[in-house]
Amino acid sequence: MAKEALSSNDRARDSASIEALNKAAADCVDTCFNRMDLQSNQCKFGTTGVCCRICHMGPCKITPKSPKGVCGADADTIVARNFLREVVGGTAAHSDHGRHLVLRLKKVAEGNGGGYQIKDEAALRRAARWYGLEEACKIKEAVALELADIFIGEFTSQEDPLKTLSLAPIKRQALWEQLNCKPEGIDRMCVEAMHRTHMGVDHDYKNLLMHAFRTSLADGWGGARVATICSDILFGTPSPLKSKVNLGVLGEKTVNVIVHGHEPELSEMLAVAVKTPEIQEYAKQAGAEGVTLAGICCTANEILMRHGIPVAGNFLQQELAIITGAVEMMITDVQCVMPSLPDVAKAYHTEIVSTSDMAKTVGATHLGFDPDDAMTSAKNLLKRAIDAYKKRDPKKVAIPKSNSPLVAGYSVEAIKYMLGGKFRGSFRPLNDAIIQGRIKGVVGIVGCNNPKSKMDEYMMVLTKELIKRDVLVIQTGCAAIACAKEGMLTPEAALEQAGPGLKEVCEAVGIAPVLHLGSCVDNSRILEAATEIVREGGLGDDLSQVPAVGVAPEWMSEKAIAIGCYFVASGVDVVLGHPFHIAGSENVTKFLNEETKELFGGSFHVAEDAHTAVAKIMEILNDAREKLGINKKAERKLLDMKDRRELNV
Ligand code: NFS
Ligand code: SF4
Repeated sequence: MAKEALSSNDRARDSASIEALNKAAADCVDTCFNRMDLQSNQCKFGTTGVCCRICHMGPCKITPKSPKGVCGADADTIVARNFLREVVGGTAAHSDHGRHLVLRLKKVAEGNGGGYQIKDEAALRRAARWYGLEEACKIKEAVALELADIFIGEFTSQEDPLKTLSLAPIKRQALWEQLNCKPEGIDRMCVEAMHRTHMGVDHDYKNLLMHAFRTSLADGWGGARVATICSDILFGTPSPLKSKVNLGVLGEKTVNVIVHGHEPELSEMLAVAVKTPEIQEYAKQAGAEGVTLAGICCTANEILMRHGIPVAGNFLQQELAIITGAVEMMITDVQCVMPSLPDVAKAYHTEIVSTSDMAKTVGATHLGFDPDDAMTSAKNLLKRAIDAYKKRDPKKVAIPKSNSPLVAGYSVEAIKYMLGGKFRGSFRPLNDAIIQGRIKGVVGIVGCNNPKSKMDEYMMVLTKELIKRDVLVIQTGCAAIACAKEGMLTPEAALEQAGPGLKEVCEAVGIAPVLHLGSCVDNSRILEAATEIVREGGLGDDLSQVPAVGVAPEWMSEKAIAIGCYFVASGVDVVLGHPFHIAGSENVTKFLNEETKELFGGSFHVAEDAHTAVAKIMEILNDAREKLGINKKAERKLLDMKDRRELNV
């Protein structure tokens, strides 16, 4: 039987979402929230990971009476196989996104960019140097072509490990080598994983899980990193800017167009097209004051970071945005797009438009986006949305008032610049603050929200509690949007709540206590930042020594699993707000939650509420500080020449 329905206040924390949920009920529109009630009695075989449907002798499920599948696979094998397949899903999603950008970069380099350009030449040349390319005497197109070919090799490499791994600290690279965990080409890792998990291939749970980590490294130090690098080259490296967030960014008198999904190619062009006089004029002729372009999910983060385009909401708000009755068009591409959107849209005048030939939804209008003529595609979409403005029914419109200011745009380059200034950009002030104990450590809060728990609650409480304890918080994805909704991404609000040490440092160097680093592929920026901390010196010579933790409080997607795995394989402890589907195997659980600590220097931890997470995180940070010998101010040890020589990074 379904659970008793929760009230809107139990489901959401921000007033805009609560209002929209109440409106959904009044309009008799189904959302993921009430579908969650209908699914609340979720299958225990699924949640514990012991259901196997890999071959057609099955499906098999493991119970005390039937401890093995028809083929003889036990719970360890089945759980590990299922887990590996989830990691492949996440890695493939991030990496395919990266691949599309690489192919675009290559076309731009060849002079067939279709309206895209190398917007950030400094980012291009910086990246070229990372990969050991001689760039100084070459024109930017030539450099871009060489770089694009290296990136394509990251997908196709059959025998050589990924070149991007060389961006990690040397000690970490050596550990991966020693553990035989260095991924070859991204595509090969995914294909091999599917092969290994086919009936009758790899049955050793540890062997399967090690491949899960190896595959995830092809995400974090492969596909995702490449996606971020290419986006910065093509669309610009973000730097801090102001914008606003929540459903209240939608306009009463403007045509509202929402971009939802992940890949920045289309949304970037829409962000440019929407400002053209042609589109603004067209909107005025239709009787609107203009066009409001806003984002949902990571597409939102991409155009927020670079253009300051407002964010309508995060993952759980995609249906709610339509329920405002004020959205003319929602343009989707790939990932995290609920198939329910056309159903929700039926109650209003909203048109759901899918644009990627690999991501169609029944009930959505498919208008394939042509990246080779992107500006025309973008303008056509906007004009079609403007044409729909007259269909808006004022009786069905209720836009919640709430919208909060935020500051986003913290790329690693921007953080360096803020910390050290234009000529001496460096992480030194941050490292010093950590060594001196004014900042206790750095915590990345990332990932989705999930109707299994009250929307954004865990992420908000955790963020507030951590900054209070002098922990610098960095965020990406829907977690960043969650905190922005409560003003926590404005330096003023966050500084007010930050502990004295963190506050002092933030005020002195002019950064906020909670930094928005971008979309989920931009979790690679977190790895980049952590590597900078190691390089800067004084906090160990590997990522596992830095007092840093990753947290995915309300995660739901396979991408979040892949991210968690590459954090752990990089030596960073990861706290999950709810467990993976692995409880059916004690061995798998022990491996992921304990034994990986020995292997990688980081492991998974589960903390089902924010306060438990705070305690766990502070324990991990303190432990790291203890090991570094920086836990007491008196014991502070400055880096001497000997230390510097030993700094093998
Ligand atoms: Ni990340 Fe970004 Fe959000 Fe979760 Fe989905 S949008 S890629 S997966 S839901 S954080
Ligand atoms: Fe059952 Fe084995 Fe087939 Fe899985 S692979 S469905 S456990 S017989």
